[in-house]
Order: sequence, then C-alpha cells, then structure tokens
Amino acid sequence: MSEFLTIGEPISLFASEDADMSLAQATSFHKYLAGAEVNVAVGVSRLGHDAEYLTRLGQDPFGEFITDQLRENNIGTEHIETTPDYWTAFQLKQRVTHGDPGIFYFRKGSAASHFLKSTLDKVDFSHIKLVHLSGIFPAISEQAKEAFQYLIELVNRYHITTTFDPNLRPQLWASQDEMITTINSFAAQAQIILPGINEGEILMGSRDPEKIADFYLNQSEITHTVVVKTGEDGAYVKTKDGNSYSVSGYKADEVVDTVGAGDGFAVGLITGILEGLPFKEAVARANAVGCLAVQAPGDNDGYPTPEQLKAFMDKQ
Ligand code: KDG
Repeated sequence: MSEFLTIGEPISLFASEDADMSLAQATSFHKYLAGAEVNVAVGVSRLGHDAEYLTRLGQDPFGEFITDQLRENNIGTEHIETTPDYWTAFQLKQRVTHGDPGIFYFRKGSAASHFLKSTLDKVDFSHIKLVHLSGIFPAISEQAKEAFQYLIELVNRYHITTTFDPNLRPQLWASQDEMITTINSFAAQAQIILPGINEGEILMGSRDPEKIADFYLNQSEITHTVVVKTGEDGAYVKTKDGNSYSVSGYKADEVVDTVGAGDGFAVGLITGILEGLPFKEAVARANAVGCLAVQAPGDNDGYPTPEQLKAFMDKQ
C-alpha cells in the first residue's frame, strides 16, 4: 500500500549527447524516463518509500518503455490505464555546457492529456500520507485540469498532506495571465508550496523569498508552509505562524544538467516529511537531492539511494 501518490504526464526524454549543438543538428540521443511528477515518484521510491503514480499511456513503444521504467523503479501502476486512441508523449532536450538546455515537446493531444477523471474514484486513499501536485499536469489539457481539481478536492476531503510545485511551463498555457491565475488558484488549495524565486517573480511579481512566502500564506487558509527555492543558496521557509528561516544549499562539483533539480528538491522534502524529520532537516535533504540531480544527465538518474544520500550529506 502506497504512502505517496502523484499524478502527471510521463515523457520519453531523448537527451542530446552533442554538447552545445541545436536540437536540429544533434544526432546522438540517449533515452530516459522524464516528466516532473514521475521524477518525484522515482526519487521517493529510490529513497525507500512506496509510491504510486497516476497517468494514462498510449499503447505504443513509448508507453511500454514508461511502464517498464515504472516497474523497474518499484512505482505502483495499478491505476494506469492504456489507450489505443492517443500517443504517449516524448521530448528532445539539448546538452549545454552552461545554463539551462533547450527543450522541445511532442505531447499535444497525448494519452495523459486524455486522463479519465473517473480513474480517481478507483483509488484507495486510506494509506496515502502525502500527495504531490505540480502545475504541469493541469496545463496539458482541460480534461487533465478538471481531473487535477477533482484530485485536490478528494485529498483535501481526506486531510492528506499536499505539496505543490508551480513548475511553470509557459509553452503549455494559452496565455501568461491564464497560467498565473490558474497556478495561483491551485496553490491556494495546497498545504505546502514550493515555488522558485524565478517563478515568484512571474506569479506574484517579486524575487524576494519573504514576499513570495507572504503572498501564498496570505492568499489561503489551507496553505501553512511555503518553501522558496533560492537556487544554489538553498531555500527559505516561512510558516503560517510566522516562523521563518533559511537553509543553506550544497555545492555541485560539476553541473551536467539542471533539469530535474526542482523535482529532486521535492523528493528530499517529501521523504523527510514521510520519515517525520524536523522540517528544517527535510529542507536540508531537499537541497541535497536537488544538488545531486544537477550532476547527472537525465532528469532523475542523479537521485540517490538512502546510502548515497547519507554519504553525500555527511561529506559536506
Ligand atoms: O521537471 C522536469 C520536467 O521539466 C521534465 O521532466 C519534463 O515534465 C516535463 C515538463 O513538462 O517539462
């Protein structure tokens, strides 16, 4: 029985191996499992927790690849439906020696974007302690957005802890205004929110971690904690009762690929919460997993086992 649940669109990621070449020019690619929410499920499972993932897959080689990867990573697939009617998404990712890589999606009209809301009625929430939500799934289609809203209503009804990562993907939204309004309204329904400072600037107009935290704490009764990711510096935490502090980040020996770091951060925080760590220690773990993530080429291949995590954190 899983203690952790998330919903999202999994993607077969083709990561270029040709450094600093455009995606059109690159010829060598390695295939990985990706997708923000599935990354989190992989990391949570790798750290020893039972994780379940909800999505819809096409009956095609990408869907088969994803199913195999989920099984290899011990992620619960009980409620994943497949359909012959729509394809499973894939994406191309650049390899860059500096900054963030270029990304190109092939996902419009995908199987996940046709996720059936009725699937949620089959899920047994009785053992779920935490549900992780991200702003990507509701951006992929109206149908996904409706299912996402229904999932939030269910988990709030059952008083399950929720983490929400805004995960802004402007390419997926009709307009910036729609993205901001929708993401902030979903954030208002989550207990713990994990924005980055760049996201704060877009979503509420400031890069100041305290202002970002205050905005989300003041907009909702449900939100009790905001953890603002401040990049290499680490994170800033503020809670509803006014407690606030910063937690220092870790330094990467070599940055190979920044994508997946935010999901890694969520992995550290969520597993820390599931294990009952003091919140500050969970945030330190979040910083550690985020730092490990950037030192590997795929989104989630840098996420640690418990032994690797301990060795990394002890060494710092
Ligand atoms: O957070 C990592 C994701 O960006 C990547 O895996 C692909 O889910 C993805 C997305 O929509 O960008």
